[in-house]
This record gives sequence, structure tokens and C-alpha cells, in this order.
Amino acid sequence: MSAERRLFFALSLPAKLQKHVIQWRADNFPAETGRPVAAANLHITLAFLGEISAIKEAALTRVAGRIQGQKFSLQLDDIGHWPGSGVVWIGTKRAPNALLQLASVLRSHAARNGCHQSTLPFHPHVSLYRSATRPVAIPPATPGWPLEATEFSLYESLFERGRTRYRCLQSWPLGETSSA
Ligand code: 2AM
Repeated sequence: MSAERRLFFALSLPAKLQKHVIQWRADNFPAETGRPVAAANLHITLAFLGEISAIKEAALTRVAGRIQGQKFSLQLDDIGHWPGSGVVWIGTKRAPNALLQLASVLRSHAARNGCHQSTLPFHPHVSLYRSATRPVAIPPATPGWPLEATEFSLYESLFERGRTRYRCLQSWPLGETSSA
């Protein structure tokens, strides 16, 4: 019998963008800001599922395969600090509708399958630091990197040898924007 796995749906960042973000972070934040998120772990969470059984995982994987999401692009032009959760993040000032719709449908299916969803509004972001509970000097702006989302993925969160690693289990393509 398989154990539960800690899963979430997310958008990944291309490897080149991961490198740019990590370099910019190193250049713009003091080392004591918090626990830096590893380059390969940078992502935008769409829906957090928590520790779920293989049965729920199969149900949500089926649902994900039926979603007809649209491709979209956004700019990572926002930055902030949530002292309560200790997260320093970058995000977007103008979240595209296709992103909000994709997260909304995934979160509502997650909730229907018994995965507790936060009551806080969805705020798409890439966590840069965790455990950042002290005041942080936030740079005035980010370089505003563009991000093209052409697929979304289901990830497993693993904790191995003292490190968090996210393993991509499956990805689903996003379609062309239909002309209205
Ligand atoms: P984050 O999106 O703010 O970085 C895997 O753990 C991912 O799911 C992380 O990206 C994490 O936060 C997000 N996550 C973890 N616990 C969560 C929770 N209880 N509610 C919503 N998202 C969560």
C-alpha cells in the first residue's frame, strides 16, 4: 500500500530564468535575509494539495488532464515580504486572467477532493526566501523578467538529506489563446 505524498500543482521557471533570478537575489539581498530557495525549486504554486492518497492523486491527475487552460505570459515585476509566513517573493502586478482561471479551477477541484485550500486570495508568486521573519530591505524593483507559461505540472515535495526537492510527476500543455 503506497504512502501519502505531498503534492502541488505549479508553473515552473525555465532554467535560464532560474539562474537570472538567483544571481539578482545574490546581488540584492544580504545573506541573513532568510533561507534561500534553491534555483531548481523556484516555481509559482497554483494549488497546494498537501499529503494525499494515491486515490486522490489519481482523481486530481484525471481532472488536470481535462482542463483546457490557455497559454499566457506575465512579467515578474512585483516583489514583497510576508513576515508572518517568512516568505520573500517576486510576483506580478498584473496577473493574466488565464493564470487566475487555471489556479481557480485547480483549487476548486482540490477542495472538492478534500484538499484544504487557504481562504486567502490567490496571490501568484515565486518564493525566494523562507524563514524571513525579521524586517527585510526589499529592493525597489525587479528586472521585470517575462515568463511564458506553456504548461502546468504536478509536483511532489520531497525532503531528502536535509533538503527540499520538488519532483515533477506530470505536465499538461496549455493551449493557444482563442481569438474572440
Ligand atoms: P509557496 O508557494 O508560498 O512557496 C510546496 O510546498 C509549495 O506549496 C511551496 O511553494 C509552498 O509555498 C506551497 N505551500 C506549502 N504549504 C502550503 C499551504 N498550506 N497552503 C498553500 N500553499 C502551500
